[in-house]
Order: sequence, then structure tokens, then C-alpha cells
Amino acid sequence: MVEAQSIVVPPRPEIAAGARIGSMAEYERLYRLSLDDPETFWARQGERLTWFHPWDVVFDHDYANTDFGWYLGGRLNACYNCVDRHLAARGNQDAIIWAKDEPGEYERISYRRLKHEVSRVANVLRAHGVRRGDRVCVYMPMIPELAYTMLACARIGAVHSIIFGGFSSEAIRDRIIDAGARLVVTANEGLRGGRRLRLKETVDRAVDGLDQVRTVLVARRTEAEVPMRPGRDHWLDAECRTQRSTCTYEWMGAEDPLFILYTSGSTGKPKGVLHTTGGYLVYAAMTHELVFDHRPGDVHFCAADVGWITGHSYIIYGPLANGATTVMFESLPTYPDPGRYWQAVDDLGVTTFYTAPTALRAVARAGDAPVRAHSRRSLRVLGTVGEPINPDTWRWYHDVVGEARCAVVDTWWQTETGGVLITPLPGVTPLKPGSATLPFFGVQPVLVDDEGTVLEGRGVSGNLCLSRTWPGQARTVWGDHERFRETYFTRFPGLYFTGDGCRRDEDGYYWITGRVDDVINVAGHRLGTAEIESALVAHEAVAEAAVVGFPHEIKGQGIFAFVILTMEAEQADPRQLQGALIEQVRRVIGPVASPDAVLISPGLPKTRSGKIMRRVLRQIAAGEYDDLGNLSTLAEPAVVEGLIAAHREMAATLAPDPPPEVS
Ligand code: 7RM
Repeated sequence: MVEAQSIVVPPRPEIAAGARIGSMAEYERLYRLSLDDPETFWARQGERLTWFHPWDVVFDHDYANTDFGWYLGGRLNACYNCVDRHLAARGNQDAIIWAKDEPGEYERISYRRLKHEVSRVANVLRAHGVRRGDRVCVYMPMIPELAYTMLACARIGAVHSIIFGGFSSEAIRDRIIDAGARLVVTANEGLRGGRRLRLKETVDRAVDGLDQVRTVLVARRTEAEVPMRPGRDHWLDAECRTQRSTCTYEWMGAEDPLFILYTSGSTGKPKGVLHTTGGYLVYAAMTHELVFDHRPGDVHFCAADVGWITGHSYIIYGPLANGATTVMFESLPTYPDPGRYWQAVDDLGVTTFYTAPTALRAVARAGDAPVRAHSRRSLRVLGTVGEPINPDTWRWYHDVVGEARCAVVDTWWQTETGGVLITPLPGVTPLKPGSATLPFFGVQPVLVDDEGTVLEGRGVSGNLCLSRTWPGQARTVWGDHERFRETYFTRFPGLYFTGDGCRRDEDGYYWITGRVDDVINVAGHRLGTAEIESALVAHEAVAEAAVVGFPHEIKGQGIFAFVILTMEAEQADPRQLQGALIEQVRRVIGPVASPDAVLISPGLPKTRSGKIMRRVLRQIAAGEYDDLGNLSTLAEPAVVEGLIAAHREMAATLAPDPPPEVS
């Protein structure tokens, strides 16, 4: 007699597109599989995209040469995946809803129209000589033409480098030169919070005398006429009218560059972080679906600016790769009133909403009434990103905005990671206010102490590193692979170092404690203190400068500059000088890096070997003079007394902050 055989169904190491994760047990099983059999796991994830040619190797990494590759040998086009492939099933569905600066004004762009608009821009770029591999710099407001331009670049294999609108002409110029771009796309003006931003004028100053730039394309956002240099400057709308609404797409290699995005670090000028095509798009699509529990019919509203990585991954690439409806928000959370987000939520039926804690603090301070004035019934998932969220703000978001029925996802990630790495899964992961909770699939966080010893187990704090590669990982720093290696892979050999401090609690939950390097996070924007110091020292009145972050009620961190004047400048009027130095930083870097306080200082606390003790400066800037810790290594301890006196005097005269501009 033959015994009945029980059929053993092997666990499926996969999360197919559209599949749900239903429980913590399911998360844990799949998480384990993602680490035990990454090859199978990530091969399945690759199937989220449409490939023209299959890959040969799922991933390959070589830490010694800092070489990471995903879906090697595969061919695809990111624009095809975000646009064309959706036409058959959802050509008439909204791809983008543009929420204009004025409340209640929206423009809907279907997938079909998106294909036509993108194709026209792609043809314009080609007509101006842009070819596969060329870099295109983009300095635009939050208008649909920005999305068209990104996707048009992807379509023809050009590499976009988007520069956030808060950067100055000098910063733009540096980035154009570093990327070697010959074409720049901008707009005549931008509109934000009822104010006009003169983008074309800023680009003119950036490219003035820069022969490398042959073409400037200008989108029209307002009626304003701007000077157009013949031969170089062209109106984008006029150019598009001459082009067909169809355009071929390049078959890109999975590892061909998709975009460069400049980001600040602890030293030197910002680095051009490079993301490639296949891995980045797989990861953006997968995380958008799972972190926001994306479902067909959802309206996804990520309130970031496309000029930052959050906008790249969760306004454009992730949602569009998934065929979602994505909102592009041109305005400010407080314009014309602090109910603006919730009005947009009701007007558009937003299901998944994503913003930075700083924006929540800015609107929460107006109280609950502007929230309660809108129903918010459509909301299901509420996300945050960019900085640690204080538990009070988290609770307000959860209880008041989400009426305790929406999942709050505090997502930790970076420009360099391409997508979310530590996050709850909505409706699955038990939440703790202020914790980004647990690693996403395939992600292995490792905490190490300053000596590089790995801290095993629970209830430990250290430097946050990652020991595995994931598809969205940055591949290099544009034009400087050695800097890539040096910045991220030398401090703790064999690991990627994030620059963040982190605690793993008794339940294995991760709590990001903030940067451990000289990077500060101002209103969710990442800035290097060294960059701001260089900008200050470039002013003739400044002999030396040290910049630190200090706690700021709305912005998370504010920018505090200690400056030592040159002998000649010591006679100048201090008020005027402070204004001039703030202006100096705005000119060199941009309004985004505007110092909140400039303290003309009698000296800086230095060790006998000449190193500035930043810890002491941070404490003074925060007004915490009482316990300055061990000062025995200071060359001149008296400097500290002088600084405290100067800070006291300044604190007494400081006016309360105006409401900040957050994006
Ligand atoms: C997405 C983005 C990255 C830095 C990162 C952290 C901080 C980001 C969180 C966070 C605590 C979070 N990219 N950060 N998300 N800190 N909790 N959920 O912001 O490159 O501009 O900045 O931002 O310090 O290293 S970024």
C-alpha cells in the first residue's frame, strides 16, 4: 500500500507586485528569506519592472573595489516603465495631479498625456544635441514640466541632475561644472506661497561666461518676460510645439546612470551621488508599494520638493513605476493657512500622505482647528521622513491628523540609499512614536562603536552601518569614485557608514539619534557645516568661522555661526555685519543655508593641537552653559567664558523667529 504523501509547499521567497504583507510573522519570514537567499528574493523583485532584455546576474558586490551592481546584463528604460507600459491598462487614469500654488487649483495629467508631453520634451532635448550619457542640469519649480524633463532624460538615456530651488547661482554653477552639463532646463519664474521666484535670473548668473553651457530651455510658469539670450535660450513650450508627441526610448543597461543628485557631507563641496537605472527603479517601486501599502486607485501625496531624493523616489519614480496617481505640490504647508495640506487631501481624495516632521511642527503650532476643518476621510497611511520625529509631533499626526485610524510610517533613509531602509510596514509593524522601527527586506543594520567593534544584541547605541548591498544603493560619487569609497566605506571597513547615530532597543527597534558627523539637518534639509564655514570665511571681514546646529522648535535644527573678525573688520557695526554675513551665505550656497544666528566671537575653543571643540560650541549655541564637561584639553580655557558672555548678550536681544519656509 502506498502511503499518502503530504505535499510540502516550500515557502515562497517573494513578494510579487501587488501582494500584501499581512502579519508580523509574514514580515519576519520574508525578512529572513531576503537575507538567507537574496538572489531568489531580489530576482523576484526585479520582475516588478518591464525589461527589454533579462539580466544575467541578480547582484554582485566587491567591497574591496567599492563596486556594487544589480541586475547585470539587463536592459530597460526607466521612462518606459513609468509611462508607456501603463497606457494599455490605465491610459486615462491621472498620472500626475499638479496642485498649484493657489489653493483649489489643480491640473490633472493622464498617463496618455504624460507620454505625449514627455516625448515632446525628449525630442526637444535630442534636437539640442543631448545624447545617451549626457548630463542635463535642471533648476525648476514644482511644475509638471519638471516631471516631463526628468522622464524625458530617462527616455533618451541622459542623466538628470536636479538642483533644488533654494540654491544660489554660485551653487548651480558649481554643479553644472562638476557634472559637465551643456544644457540647463529652468523656468522663467516659480510661484510659491504667493511669491515669485526668479529662477531664470538665477540661472543667467550661474551660466554667465560659462561656455560649456550651450542651451538653456525655459519653461513658462508665469506671464513674466525674461531676457532671452539669442542662440542660447529657448522657450520650452515653443520648442515642444514643433516636436512630435512620440519618441523612441533607449535600451539602457541596468547599471547605466539614471541621475546625479548633489548632497552635503561633513567635508568639502557637495558630492554628486549617482544612481543607476535598474536597481534604483526596482527599489523605488518596491518600497513605494510596501511602505505606503499602495493599492490601485490610490492618490499618493508626497509633499517634498522634487529637488531632493524624497521627491525623486516618492513623487516621481516609485509611484509612476507602480502606475499610481501622484500629487505634485507647488505651494507651502502654511499657504494661505495651516490647513492647506488637509484641504488638498479632501479635494483630491488623498490616500497616502508623506511629509517631513518640520512641516508637521509648522502646521501643528496653529492647533487642531485647521485640521478638523477638513474631513481627511480618504487618508490611510501617513508617512514622515528627513529627520527624527519627536514623539509629541508623532502623536499629533497619529491622533489628530489620522484620527488614530491611519498607520504612521516614520521612514529612515538617505540620498545615498535611493529608497527607504528602516520603516514600519503600515498595519503590520507595531509602532513606537519616534522610532523608525525595523529594517526593510534585504537590509541589515549594524551598530558599531567608535573603535569599530560591532555591537551585537539589544539595548545598544552606536554608529549606524549597513552590511548588505540593496538595489537602491548609490554606486559612486560622480567623477570621484575614490571620494565615494573614502566617505562611506573606510571609517568602518567592510560596512557602509551612514553618518547617523542609532539605538537598537530591547525589542530590536531602531531609533535614529541624528548625525554623528558635521552634517546638520535644518527643516529636513541636509547641510554640511564645512560648506557654510567656507562661505563665511570667503567674506573679507571673516578670519575664521565655526558653524554648528542648535535645537530649533520648528526646523529641528537651526544654523548657528560663530565668526572671528579680521582686525580691519573689528571696527564695523556688528548688526550690519551680521546681516552682510547672512547675505554672504545666501549668495554662495542659497537661502536654504541661511544662518539663524551669527555670533561675533572673541575666539574659538580649540585644543592645544588646534582642533575646534565643536561639542562646546554646540552646547553654547543651545544655551546649555552649565555643564560643559571636560575642558582640560583647551589651549585657552578663558575663550569659553567670553563666548558664553557674548551668547548671553545675543540671546537677550534675539527677536522671536518668523515662521519658517518649509518644503
Ligand atoms: C530622505 C532624506 C538623510 C539624513 C539621514 C538622517 C536624516 C532621514 C530620518 C532621518 C531620523 C528619519 N535624505 N533622516 N530620515 N532621521 N528619522 N526617519 O532625508 O540625504 O537628505 O538626508 O536625514 O540623518 O542621514 S537626505
